[in-house]
Amino acid sequence: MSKELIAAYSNGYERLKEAIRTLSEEEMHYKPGHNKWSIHEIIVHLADAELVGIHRMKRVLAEDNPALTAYDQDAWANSLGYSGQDAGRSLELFGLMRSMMVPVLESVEGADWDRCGIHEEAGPLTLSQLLERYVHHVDGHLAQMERVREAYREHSV
Ligand code: NI
Repeated sequence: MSKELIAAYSNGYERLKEAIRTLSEEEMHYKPGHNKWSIHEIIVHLADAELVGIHRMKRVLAEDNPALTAYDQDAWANSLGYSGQDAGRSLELFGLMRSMMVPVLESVEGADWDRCGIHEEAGPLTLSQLLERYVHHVDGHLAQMERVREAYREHSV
């Protein structure tokens, strides 16, 4: 497994922290559409997704072909009151979870990267594919956050 991928995974926290560093509360809570997430909600989502992601990666590492369940991310955001949760603490938790997971990933050897879990929607996923998904997950949401900021700027003119 490439060290670059683990480094990219590790950098996710700093990239997110930098992305929201200068944002006002109003910008954090701005929703670009009725069913669209605010940047605040995206941050809380990223922490919850990380909980799930680390659970999945640990299961794949420790168990043989575990079943990986899907979850309804919009139901989590609505039912768990993401907009009222503490995004700052969510981001800290995200960073702490990644920093705890990095040494685990660094200790994975050779063929163990091909260990597999069976995702109920995506089918078989190897550990390396899961790690890639969680690296790209942050990339995707950083791009989304940039679109929300643009919408906010247009809306505020
Ligand atoms: Ni997501």
